[in-house]
Amino acid sequence: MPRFEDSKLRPRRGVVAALAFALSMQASAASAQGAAVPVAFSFSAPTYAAAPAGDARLFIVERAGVIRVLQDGAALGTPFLDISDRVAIPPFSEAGLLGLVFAPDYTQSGVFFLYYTGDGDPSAGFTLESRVSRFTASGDPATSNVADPQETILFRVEQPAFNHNGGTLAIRDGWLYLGLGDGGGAGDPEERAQNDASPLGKMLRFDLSQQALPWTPETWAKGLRNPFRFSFDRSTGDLYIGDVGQSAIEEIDAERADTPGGRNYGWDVMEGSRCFPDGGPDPGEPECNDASLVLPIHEYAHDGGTCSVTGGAVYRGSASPSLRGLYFFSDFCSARIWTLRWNRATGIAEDVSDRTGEFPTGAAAISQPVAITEDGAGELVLVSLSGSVYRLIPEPGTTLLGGVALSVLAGFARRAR
Ligand SMILES: [Ca+2]
Ligand SMILES: [Ca+2]
Repeated sequence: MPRFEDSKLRPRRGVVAALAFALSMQASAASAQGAAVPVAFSFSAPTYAAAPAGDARLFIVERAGVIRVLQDGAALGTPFLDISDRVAIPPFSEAGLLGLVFAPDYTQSGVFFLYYTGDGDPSAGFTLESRVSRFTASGDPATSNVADPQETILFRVEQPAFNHNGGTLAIRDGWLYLGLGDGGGAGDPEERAQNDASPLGKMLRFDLSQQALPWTPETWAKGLRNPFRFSFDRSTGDLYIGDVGQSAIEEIDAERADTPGGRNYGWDVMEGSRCFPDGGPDPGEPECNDASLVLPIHEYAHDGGTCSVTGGAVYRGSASPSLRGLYFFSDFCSARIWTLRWNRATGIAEDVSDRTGEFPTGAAAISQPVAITEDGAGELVLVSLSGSVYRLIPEPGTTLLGGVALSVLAGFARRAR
C-alpha cells in the first residue's frame, strides 16, 4: 500500500486515537493555577472547539461525530449534537468530524456548519467523502444546548485516501472557507494541489448567501498539502494556515485580509522553501522557486520529534494583554508550542519563540495538539486529541497592573474549563 508510506499517515495516530476512545469517559485529576481541580469529564478524541461570538459556552467537537457543551465550568451530559451515525472513520485514517463554525448571526439564526467525513460512493470507487453541512440549534440559539440532527449537505467531495482530509471551517466577510488536503498519499501522487480542476490541495470558499444546492466552491488558494488548521485573525482578518509538510518541512503561511486570493503556496513543487524532489515540475506546474509561488512566513524542519504542524490562532483576547497579536501554533507529534508575531507590513515573522517550556509537564503535559482555537471572547483554547481541553491562563496582574503584565505566559491550564 504505497500510499500509506506517507509519513503523515502515521499508524501511531490511528492507534493513539483508538486508545483515546477507550479511555474517553474516565475521569482524571488535573491542576490549574496551582489548585487541584477535578476534571469531571474527559473527551473522546476531541478534534476542535468553537463558540459563537460573545457566547460564554464552549462547544467541543469529538472526532466520532459528537459535539459537547461546556457551560459554567462543566460539560453537559447530553450532547449538543450526535451525528456519529453518518461519520465514517476508517482505521489509520485522519478522518472524522473535524470542523465547526457558528454563523455570525447564530444568536438569531441558530445556524452552524460542520465539516466531516462520511461514506463515499463505492460504485465510483470511493469509500470516503468529505462533507460541509448546515445545521441549526433547537429552540433559542442563545440558550439552547441541543441542536437538530437534521442536516443540509452543502458540499461533498470524494476522498481518494484516508489522510490529508483538511478539517477547518472559518467565516470571513460572508464567505465560508474550507481547507482541503491534496487527497493523500506521499508526494501528491495524483498531482491535485497544482491542478486547478481539482478541489483538493486548496483553500476553498463558499458564498454564504448561496441558495441552490449543492454549493459551488470558489478556489481561494492552491498548492497546499494539508491545510489541516487555519484561522482568521479576528482583529485584522488576516489568514494564517498551518500546512502540514511531507517528510522534511512544516510551514505557516499567512496573507493579509486585503489579499485578493489566487495565491499558489507551492506544494508539490516545493515543500516549504525547499524544492520538493519529485522529479521536477509536472506538466503545467511552475518551476521550483518560480516567482508565482508564495513561500511560508515561517517553517521548521523535522527535528527532535516534530513532524506535523498544527496551525493555531492569533491571540486577541483581553485576559493576557502582553500576548495580543501573537500567533500560537504547535506540532502534533512533539507537542511543542510556539508563538510568532507576523509583521503584516513587511510580511516577516518576528519574535518566533518556543514556548514549550512554559507549559505544564508530567501528567498534565499537553499531548497530540490538534487545534489551538478561540472561545467566544477570543481567549485561546488548545485541544488535545488525547482527550483534554486546555485554556490559556490569564496572566497574573492583568487587572492590578492595568494591562502591564509581569508574566509573559502563565501556560495552559489542563482542565475541562
Ligand atoms: Ca508551501
Ligand atoms: Ca508535481
